[in-house]
Amino acid sequence: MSMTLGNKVVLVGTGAVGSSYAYALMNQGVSDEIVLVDLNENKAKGDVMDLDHGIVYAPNAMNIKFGSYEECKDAALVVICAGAAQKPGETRLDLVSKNVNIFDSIVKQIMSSGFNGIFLVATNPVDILAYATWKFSGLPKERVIGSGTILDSARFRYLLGEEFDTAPSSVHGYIIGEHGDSQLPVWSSANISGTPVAPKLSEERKGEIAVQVRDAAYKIIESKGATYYGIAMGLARITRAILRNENVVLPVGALLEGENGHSDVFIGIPSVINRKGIKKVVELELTGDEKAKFANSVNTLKDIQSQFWA
Ligand code: 6V0
Repeated sequence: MSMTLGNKVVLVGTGAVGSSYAYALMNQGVSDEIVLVDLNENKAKGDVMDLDHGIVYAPNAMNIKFGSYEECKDAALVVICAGAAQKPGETRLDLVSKNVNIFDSIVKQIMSSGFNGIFLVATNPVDILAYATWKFSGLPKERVIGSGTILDSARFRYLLGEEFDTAPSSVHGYIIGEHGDSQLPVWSSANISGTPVAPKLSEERKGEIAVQVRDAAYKIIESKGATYYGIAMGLARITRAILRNENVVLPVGALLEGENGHSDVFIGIPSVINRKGIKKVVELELTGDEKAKFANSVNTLKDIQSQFWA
């Protein structure tokens, strides 16, 4: 059966990230139907009312409503931002188990609706939960996309933009690997108008930038409790690439099957995105050091994965 077309988006989880994403989407005019689903029905219904009151000023007519998993039946895209937050005293692995269980239930309900579109996953740890979504859904790998390092790469480009007084959209560079502590910047290919930036920065400065990117979430969480606008724009960008069949290269969480020397892991890597999902994972030319760091990031994720899938 061929996949569902159209541009209907179902959003599961309307917390800080999910509701910011819905708001970004309504501002960008890429979808004309958005359905909000959340365990906390009141929260989702409140968001729907609030968003509905903005439609008159949006760039296109649209239908934003509250719904259940049944709505996924004819959705082109289901975006999952639902999950439990880390509680004090809880280990990272406790949180992973909790969210893997939540995803087991959510993805099963979505698939029972007859869903035949594309998944986009943002819940953390996003690489593990994208893998879980792929396993639980049984969909082909190109139709499960993690947000991967979309946000980390945006942070990297923003900081380099500041460094060189250039718009971040003119800075080209990627953070690859885990959306987490083992990620790495690909310094060897970071450039402005084709000119590499790495030779213009000291080793110390490069180290500082990498740490600033890696630790940005901790800083934001320390000051306001959560991060959501940056990831919301990243998710909206991926959505646009899918629904408008852009064939654009974005750093997302993709399943590797031999690309860049690794397999059976969802990880942040530049990929070509279009209406079918992940058209292709880009083969990167990495230095020896970058290859070693990437392999380390793959192993970090596989260690966690192996606790859930033999
Ligand atoms: P939040 O504000 O607590 O929202 C979570 C929402 O999920 C709430 O509305 C819950 O009611 C809902 N929910 C919980 N369980 C279920 C369930 N079983 N079914 C349906 N809905 C459910 O969290 P916030 O929005 O701040 O963060 C959401 C997730 O995004 C977290 O896992 C974050 O760590 C993650 N982020 C991912 C980023 C990325 O780059 N991928 C960036 C920032 C945050």
